[in-house]
Amino acid sequence: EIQNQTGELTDGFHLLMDALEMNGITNIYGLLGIPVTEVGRMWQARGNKFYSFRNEQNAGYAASVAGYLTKKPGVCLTVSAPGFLNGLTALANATTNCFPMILISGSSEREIVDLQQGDYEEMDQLNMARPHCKAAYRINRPEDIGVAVVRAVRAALSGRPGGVYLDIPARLFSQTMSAEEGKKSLWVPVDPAPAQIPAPEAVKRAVDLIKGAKKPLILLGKGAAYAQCDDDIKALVEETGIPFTPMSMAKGLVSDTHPQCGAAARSMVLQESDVVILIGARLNWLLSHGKGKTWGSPKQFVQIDIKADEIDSNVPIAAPLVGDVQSCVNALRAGLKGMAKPTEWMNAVAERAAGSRSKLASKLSTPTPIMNYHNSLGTIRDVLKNYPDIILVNEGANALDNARMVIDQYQPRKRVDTGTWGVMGVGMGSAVAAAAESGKPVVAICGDSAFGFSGMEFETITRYNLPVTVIIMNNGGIYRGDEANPEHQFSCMKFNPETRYDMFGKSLGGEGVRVETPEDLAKALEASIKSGKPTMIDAIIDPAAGVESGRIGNLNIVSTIGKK
Ligand code: OXK
Ligand code: ADP
Ligand code: MG
Repeated sequence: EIQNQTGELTDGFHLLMDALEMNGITNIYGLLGIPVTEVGRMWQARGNKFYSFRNEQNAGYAASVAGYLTKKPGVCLTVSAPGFLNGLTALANATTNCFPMILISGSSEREIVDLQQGDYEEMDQLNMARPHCKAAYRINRPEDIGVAVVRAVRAALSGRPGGVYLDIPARLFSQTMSAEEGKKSLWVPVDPAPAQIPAPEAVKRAVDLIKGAKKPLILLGKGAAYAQCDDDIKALVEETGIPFTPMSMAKGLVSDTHPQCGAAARSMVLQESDVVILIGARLNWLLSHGKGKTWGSPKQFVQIDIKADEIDSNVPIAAPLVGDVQSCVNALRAGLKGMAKPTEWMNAVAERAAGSRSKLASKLSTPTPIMNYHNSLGTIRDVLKNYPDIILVNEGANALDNARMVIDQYQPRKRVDTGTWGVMGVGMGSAVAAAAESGKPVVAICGDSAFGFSGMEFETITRYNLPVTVIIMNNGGIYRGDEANPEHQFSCMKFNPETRYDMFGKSLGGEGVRVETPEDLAKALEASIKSGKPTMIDAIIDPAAGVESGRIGNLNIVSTIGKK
């Protein structure tokens, strides 16, 4: 102890923070309590940022979005058992979405856990975490903290990015070792996300297929957005003249207003194309597994992905390009140089897209007695046009589908949504991370149901005075707010119609505005963005405006024999 005061010893707390700092981590998202409280205090005392949440799940979502936006692992810190489990939901979501994230949780000592002797918040966390992330490690000795953090960073970032769990039994935090030895135990990994170059014969196969196509299509996914090689992707699109369409979080990677954008002709391009070039997008449920009527005529796929066993996961892939997006895209560009542009096809796509856009435009400006999704989102779109670098967070069912369709994105990585799982509750965590990591204003458009999953984090937003505007699309229920009540009960699909999200926002120290017309909505949004103050806009939407599960109602199973 005497040595400690003279600075010759270090301990688990300090080594962990030294290792994180050395690896470029400046923000931790978390929720403090036994046994990690001191980490938060000391992290702040060192001049770093600790974003302290009200529920670990939201802190975890924030960390994962920080990872997606920055290409560095986002770090989440939680207490043991229940706190860990809340964080684990977000870690699993991060892994599912291919976002790099590290969940660090305090835990109990092995001798008690392993004999199941009933410790405070006892749980075998490491084994719980393992199936839900890319890697899970426990640190048992202070001299191993350095290697554990390096392995966590490398596992999160390399290949297909994902979640990593670090288990730290309470006692480790205060265990000491020589400061000099401790310092030597830390390092930074060299090239943690190495380029993966596609094989020349794989490139040739893809190039030949694309050159022979009559109606090629480029399909951009959030893996392409994550890769941060925006100019290379735009160049591939423009040099080849091939129409592109983005998955939701890839919107803006090449602007939605680009003349080659086929987003507004989605059904047509999926159905009529003959060769589809998937770039960082999986043929999962969001793409109808690459088959069925969504895809119309037979296709041949080129698939760019860093994970070799993603290829052929659903349908045969004619030309796999396994490697990192940037290397693969540039290899394609070299091979496709001077190729004949599919002008006729491109024009047909552009014509369809223009038709859809003008059809939609008239709906967006049609007034209704109570606001609906179209005219409310139309007005939001018009305001956001002037702020192309705002990050838009979007969750809900109808609030999600309609906003994705109506609101154009102009720049890469400016849209964060419910992702691969279509999960509700990501809104506030995502908004905190988006504001914290970008330093720019953030607008979150949330269904009233979706918002409920993480609503208390609006207090987190006001506490850190983040420039976040939350717009609640308030139709009073899940899908819609006008479902009839069964006898003696309030409908399981509705919320209390007296709910005042504007007053809720005010009560937590933010601004709060209730709006009932597109004009007032536009005014409130503009004022909020300009002020930079945390603002809650309670936008009253027609309770009859929603449809069951939005555009994915086909996934909602109903009884074939009727209600009994
Ligand atoms: C697109 N479109 C447009 C525009 N953009 N028209 C005019 N102008 C513009 N700018 C057209 C497009 O061509 C399509 O019409 C239609 O709008 C819808 O487009 P899009 O891109 O949204 O496509 P689609 O088919 O609805 O969606 C594909 C999808 C998407 C599966 C990738 O639905 C998606 O990301 N879904 C996520 C759903 C989710 O996670 N929900 C949360 C669960 S809710 P056509 O005529 O060309 O087709 C929940 O929890 O339970 O219900 C629950
Ligand atoms: P979306 O939901 O937008 O379709 P997905 O999350 O389904 O996107 O797909 C993203 C894909 O991108 C994953 O299969 C992942 O392996 C891949 N990926 C992520 N980063 C890279 C990268 N740097 N290079 C190549 N592929 C990547
Ligand atoms: Mg609703």
